Amino acid sequence: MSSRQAIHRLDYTPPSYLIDRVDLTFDLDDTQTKVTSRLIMRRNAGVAAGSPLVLHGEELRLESIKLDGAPLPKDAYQVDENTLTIADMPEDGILEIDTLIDPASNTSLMGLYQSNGNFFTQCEAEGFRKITYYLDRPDVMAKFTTTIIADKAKYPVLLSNGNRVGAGTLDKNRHWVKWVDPFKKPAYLFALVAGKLVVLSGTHNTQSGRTINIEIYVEPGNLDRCHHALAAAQKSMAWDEERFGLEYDLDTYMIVAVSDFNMGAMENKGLNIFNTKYVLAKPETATDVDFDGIDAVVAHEYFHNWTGNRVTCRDWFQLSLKEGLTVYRDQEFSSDIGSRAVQRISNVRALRTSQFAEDAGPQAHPVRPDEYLEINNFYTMTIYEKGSEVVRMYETLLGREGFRLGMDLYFKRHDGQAVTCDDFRAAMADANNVDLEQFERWYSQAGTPRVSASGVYNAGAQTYTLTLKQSCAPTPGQTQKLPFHIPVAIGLIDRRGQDLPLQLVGEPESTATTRVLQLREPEQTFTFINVPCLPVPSLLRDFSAPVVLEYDYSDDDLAFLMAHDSDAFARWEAANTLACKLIKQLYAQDAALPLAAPDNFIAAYRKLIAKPAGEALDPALIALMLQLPQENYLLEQLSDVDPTRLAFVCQSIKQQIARELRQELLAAYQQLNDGTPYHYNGEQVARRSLKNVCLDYLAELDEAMVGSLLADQYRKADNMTDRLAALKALVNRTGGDGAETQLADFAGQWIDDALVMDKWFTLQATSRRQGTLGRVQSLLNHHAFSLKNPNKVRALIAAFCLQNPQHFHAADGYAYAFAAEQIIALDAINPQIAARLASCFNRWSKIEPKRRELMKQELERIRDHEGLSSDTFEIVSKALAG
Ligand code: B3K
Ligand code: ZN
Repeated sequence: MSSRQAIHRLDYTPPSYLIDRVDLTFDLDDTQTKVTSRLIMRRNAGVAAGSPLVLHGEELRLESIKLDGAPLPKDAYQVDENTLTIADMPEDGILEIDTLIDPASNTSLMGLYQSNGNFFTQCEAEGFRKITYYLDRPDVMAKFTTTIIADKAKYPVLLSNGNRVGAGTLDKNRHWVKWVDPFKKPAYLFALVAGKLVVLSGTHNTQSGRTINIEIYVEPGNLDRCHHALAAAQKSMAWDEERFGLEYDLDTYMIVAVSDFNMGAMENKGLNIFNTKYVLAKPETATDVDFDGIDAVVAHEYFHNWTGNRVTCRDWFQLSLKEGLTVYRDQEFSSDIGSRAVQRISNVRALRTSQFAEDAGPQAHPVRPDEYLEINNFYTMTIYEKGSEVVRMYETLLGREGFRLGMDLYFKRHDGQAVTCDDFRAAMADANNVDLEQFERWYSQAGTPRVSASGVYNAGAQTYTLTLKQSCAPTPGQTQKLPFHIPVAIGLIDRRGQDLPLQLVGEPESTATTRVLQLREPEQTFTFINVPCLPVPSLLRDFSAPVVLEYDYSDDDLAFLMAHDSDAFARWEAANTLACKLIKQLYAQDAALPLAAPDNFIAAYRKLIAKPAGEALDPALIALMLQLPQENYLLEQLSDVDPTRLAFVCQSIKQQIARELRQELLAAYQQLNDGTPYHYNGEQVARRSLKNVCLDYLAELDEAMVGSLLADQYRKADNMTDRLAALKALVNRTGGDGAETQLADFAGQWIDDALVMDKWFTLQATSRRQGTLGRVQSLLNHHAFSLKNPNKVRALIAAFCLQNPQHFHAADGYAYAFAAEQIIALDAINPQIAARLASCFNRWSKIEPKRRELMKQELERIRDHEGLSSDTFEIVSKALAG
C-alpha cells in the first residue's frame, strides 16, 4: 500500500538525476521473474553535487546493485517500501540493478502481471516502479532497449516497444528477443507482452510514402474478430495525416488485446495494449455501439503517439494535457467518419450525466488538479471529457485553421519534451496572436459554470438584446470563482423556423446565422440589429462550452426548436429540456395525483416519429431525441431526491408515450425492421438505433402482439445489436416472465465468450424488475463471473451500482450494504477498480435524508476498514467530507 501523503502541484521540482538510456532484460517466470536493469544516468543541470538519488520501487526483491561495475556496499544505499536511495551519487554513472518480481500474484494489474497464462504490463501512471527501481516520473525520458527471455513453447511471441532487432534460442527450450525503441520516453510508456498469440497484419501507406505495418495480436481463435480494429487503425493513421499533418514514426504499430485490464487501453510506444472489449468484434458478438467504441479507442490510443508520447506531461497534474487533447482528437475522428451530430450529442450526454455530477460533488477537481493522494483516482471524466471540451473551446474561439496553427506550433516547440497545460495554451495564443490569459481559469477552477440568458425584443428599433450572466458554485477547496472566458454560440430563429442573419450593433453587415459570443464578464449584453420580428433564441449551439445554460423557454418554444433549429445539438437539447421540465414537474406534484404528460408534449414526440423513414432528419437523431433523459442526469437537477419516485415518474411517462404513440411507433418499427442483412455502416446503424428505440417503447405495452414481436426479433436477429435490444426489452418488460427462457438460451450459446457474457451480466444488473439485487448477488457465484476480472466487475457490480439508480437506491438500503461489501472485497484484490466502484456513493448528499444516512453509514464502514488502500480511502474520505 502506498502512503497516504498528498502530493501538491506547486511542489514540483525538476528531477535531480536524468536517465539517458535503459537496458532491460526480463527472464520471465510465473513467480520469480528476474529483471536486470542498466541505467545510464547523470546529474541534472544546476543540481548540487552530493544530492541523493532517490529511485522509486514497490514490491520488488532487490538481488544486486552495482555502480560503474562495482557492487555497491550495503551502507551506500538504503531501501524502504517505496524507494531506493543512494546518498552519494557521482555526477554520472551506470547503475546495474537486479530485482525479482512475482507476476502470478499480481492482482492489481499494475506492473507485470499474467492474464490467461500470458504476460502483460501496465505502467501508467506509476506501475513501472513495480517492475524495477527507476525514476518513475514522466519528465524523466530515456531510450529503452528490452531483451525478453522466456520458454519458447509457452511464450512464442515476445513483444516490447520500438523495433525488433534480434532473436535467438537458448538452452532449456528458452528463446530471447531484443527490442530497441529509438524514441526517448517516460517509463509509463514502457510495455512488454509475452504469450501464445496470433496476429492479424495490415499496412498503411503514409502521405510521405512510407509503409507502416499494423499488427493486431490476440489469443488463438479470435482472429476473425480483429478486422474492424485493423481498419480503425488504418483510418486513424490516414486521418491524423490529413487533419493534423501527423505521421506515425515507427515502422510497425502493434496492438495487443488482453482480457484482464483495468481500463480501455494503453498507448505504450509502438505497442498499445487493449482491453479485448476494444479490439474483438464481429456482428454476431458485438453491437453497433461496440463497433463505434473500437473506432474511438483505437483512434485515441493511436493519436496519443503524438499527443502524449512525442510530447508528454511534465507531471501527473498535467494529465489532461494529453488526455483532454486526445479525447478531443478521437471525438473529431469519430465525427468525421460517422455522424457529427450524433457524436456530439452522445458526447454531451455523457459529459452532462457523469462529469457535471463529478464537478458538483465531493470529488470535484480542476482540469489541472492541485493535489492528489492517488494519481489513479484522477483518470476522471473531468480530466478526459471536460478536458476535451476545454480543447474544443480553443477551436471554437480560434476557428479550425487557427487551432491547427496552434497545434503546429505546439509540436514545433515541444516535440520530445515533457510539458504543461500552460505550454499548450501558450502555443494556441502565440500562433494566433490572441490573449488567452483568462482562459487559464478553465484549467484552475473546478465546477460547472452556469450561464443564464434573457432576451428583450424592441419591435420599434428592430433590435434584440441578449443578456448573459455567468456564475459558478463553490467546490471543495475553492469558494470564490472568477469569471470564465466562455464562447457562447447562438442563433436567432424567426417564426417560420428560419435562421436570421446576425448583425451586432456597430457591425456594417450581417455575417452568419450562428455567432460565437465571447462572455468574459460576470454579465454582458449583446444587441443585434435589423431583427425583423420577435425571434426564438437558439443558445449554446453545438454545446459551445461545458456550462449549464439557463433560459426560460416556454413549452411551445421548445417544441418549436425541436422541430426547426438548424443546429442538431440545439434541436436535440430542446427535446431533452422539454422532457426534463415535464419529469421534474410531475415528480414534484402531489404523489396522489395521476401522472400524465400534457397533449402538447405528446404532440411534439408524435411529430418526431411521424416520418420515420427519415425524410429530413437522420433516424439516429430522431432516436436520440425520442429517448427520455437518464435518471442519473435528472437526479442531479433535484435535491433530497426520492429515486424510487423518480424512476416511477420516468416509467409512467414512457408508458404514456408508448400508449399514445402506439401506432406511429409500430409503423416506424415495421418499416425499419426490413430484414436487410447486417452491415456496420452509418445508414444501417442509424436505422437500427431508431428501430430499437421504437421497440423499447413498444415493450411498455402489455399486449401479446408485443411479446411475440420481441421474441421474434430475439430469435431472428443476425447480429448482436438487434438480439441484445430484444433481450433487454424482454428482461425489463413488466408483463413478461423476465425472459428466463431467452436468458438461458443466450448463456447457453455464449458461455465461453467472455465479452458476450459481460453483456448478459449487465442486462440483468440493470434490469428494472423486482428482485434485481438478489439476482446480482447470485450471479456473483456464476462460474463465468470473477472478482479478479475488471470487465466482469464492471459488467455486473458496477453496472448495478452506477447504472441502476432505481434498485441501487432501494429504500431498505440493502443495495448500499451490498456495494460496500463488494468495494471492501475488491479493495484487497485491485484497489483501482475498488476506488472506481466507490464513486457510487459520491452523490449521497443529493438523496433524501433516510437513504442519505444509510449511504453515509456504508461510506464510514468502508473508510474504517483495516488495511484499506489509499485509492479507495481517498474517494471515500472525500465523499464523506463533501
Ligand atoms: N492513458 C491510459 C490510461 C491509463 C490509466 C492508468 N490508471 C489510457 C488512455 O487514456 O488512453
Ligand atoms: Zn488517453
